[in-house]
Amino acid sequence: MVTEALTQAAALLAGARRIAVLTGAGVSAESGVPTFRGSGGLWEGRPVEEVASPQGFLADPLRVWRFYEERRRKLVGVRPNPGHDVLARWQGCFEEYHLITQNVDGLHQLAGADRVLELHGNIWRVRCLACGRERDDRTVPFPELPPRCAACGGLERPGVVWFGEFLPQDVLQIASQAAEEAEVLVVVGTSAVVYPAAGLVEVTARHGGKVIEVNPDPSALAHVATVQLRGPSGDVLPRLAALMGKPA
Ligand code: BV8
Ligand code: ZN
Repeated sequence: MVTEALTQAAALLAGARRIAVLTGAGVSAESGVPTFRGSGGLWEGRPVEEVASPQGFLADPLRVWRFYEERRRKLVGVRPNPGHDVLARWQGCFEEYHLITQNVDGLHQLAGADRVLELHGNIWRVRCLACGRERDDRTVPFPELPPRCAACGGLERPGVVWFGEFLPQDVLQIASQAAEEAEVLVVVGTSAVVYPAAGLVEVTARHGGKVIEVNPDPSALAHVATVQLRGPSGDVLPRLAALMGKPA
């Protein structure tokens, strides 16, 4: 069933040369990865600052590492879903294409996207608090928690961006530029409550770009969207790609 909204979204994208995509946890939901807010969410019944802030980490590194270790464990063997596949394939379809994500699960890369702008870091990266040494580490479970830096023995933390921490400035700069220049920004699976990531939607709209939202529920920035595609991204994105005559 092709809805009016889907046709409108396909027309916007078919005519666009520069597009950007911003994803949140919802794009991984159909891969079985829990989102943060909403029922069964990761933050449910857990004070966010305890497990996703530098203060929380310093207060109790072990508690934070148990939270991230559990998420890493649940990600082992998880496959990208058709929504990730479409967003990876779109890489070759537009003059300018930027895939920006708030997710730390690495599933866009697993789907074949190779220039993913990770605003909030990556759950497979580990950084030493003492010497700053950063590495990719897929060990699940870690032999010991909290992990220690092999170079200096310092305490290591997850390579993600917590609340109250600055986003990687180079990544944010490229993402902001992409949002500014985008003729269309497709916002997929985010509640759009976390800044500065959510602010990218307003950047596109302010510069005259069109916003397409893909989400079963309206996000906090649904009112900014020209088109709202109400449905799960693993279903909507392939249908949208098929309508555009792009690889689904
Ligand atoms: C910053 C860590 C500058 C990685 C995350 C007080 C002090 C300091 C800062 C602040 C403050 N007050 C406010 C701020 C700013 C703060 C902020 O925005 N807070 C909000 C909550 C009010 N931001 C920050 O702190 C940022 N840094 O501002 O630095 C600074 C520095 C010092 C002092 C002042 C300022 C840092 C933000 C990064 C935080 N780190 N995570 C990790 O563990 O993952 S954020 C966390 O939320 C995740 O990273 C996630 O990416 C992000 C957004 O969540 P969503 O992805 O949107 O997921 P959510 O569950 O919310 O929604 C899922 C959506 O999917 C829903 O809409 C649902 O309908 C939809 N969905 C469900 N199923 C599907 C679907 N969609 C499609 N298909 C489906 N099948
Ligand atoms: Zn070190």
